[in-house]
Amino acid sequence: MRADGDYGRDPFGKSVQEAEYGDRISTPEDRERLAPQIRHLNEHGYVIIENALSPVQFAAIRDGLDEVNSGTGFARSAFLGEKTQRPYGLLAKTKAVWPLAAHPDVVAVCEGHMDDQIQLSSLTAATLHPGQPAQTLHRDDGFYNLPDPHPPLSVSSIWALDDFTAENGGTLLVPGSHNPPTETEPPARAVNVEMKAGSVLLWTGATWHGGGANVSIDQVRRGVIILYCRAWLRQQENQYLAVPRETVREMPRVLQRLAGWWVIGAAMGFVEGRSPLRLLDH
Ligand SMILES: O=C(O)CCC(=O)C(=O)O
Repeated sequence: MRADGDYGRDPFGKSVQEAEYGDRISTPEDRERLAPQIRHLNEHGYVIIENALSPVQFAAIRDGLDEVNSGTGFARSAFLGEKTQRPYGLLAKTKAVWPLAAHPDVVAVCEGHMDDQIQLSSLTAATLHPGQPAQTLHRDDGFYNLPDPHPPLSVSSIWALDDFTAENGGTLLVPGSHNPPTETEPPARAVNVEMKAGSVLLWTGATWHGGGANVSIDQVRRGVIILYCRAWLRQQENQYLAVPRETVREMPRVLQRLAGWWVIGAAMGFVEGRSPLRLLDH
């Protein structure tokens, strides 16, 4: 990864760009291992990875989210959920989510689907309380105002920290609705995704989905929502401002890169002509 343009040839030419864009976070072996999941995501617009956390990791993550939730009120709009706690900027608020954001299987599936360098776009949680109605269905890549169809731009994920059921608000999703993408809500019925706590659901930026209705009497549904996008797009949540530099310094290198602290391609994102990672090292 070089930002000084010293290639001895056109630094913006196709061959230099292609070589530099080949520098991915996941390994080719990881992407090969996860090829069935990548294929499922490409074909159906979603995929579930089950049992993606060890019991110890899981307990630490749930405790971390509970601590953040203890200082978070309900969201203030119908779309975000008036019976939903929705803290933002989770990378800064709890280290508990770091292993989720950098989970090797998730990163490999995202890179495999987008076939590109990726970064984190936003990190929130959605804790749905009883009485929370279903969210309006939507597509997460809608804010990239491009004509349809367009190449994949983003992948969204939600980690289940409770069992997700149709009763407690398991995510609603319209399988296959990404292909062909539709500008208005598709006619096909959305189904509640049911999955065990510790699993993660991924869907493409073009797939229609929304939070389910929590019609239970007394169950909360905790989910951590992490969006990834191509590394050369603007992040939905401004990670450079949302996460203090001292916190970024403590992150493992992989997470620093995912948060946006590197030069992608041959020359995007540099500081003084060099990698921003240097700013973290001293
Ligand atoms: O909570 C969920 O299951 C999904 C929420 C969602 O899609 C959103 O908030 O944009």
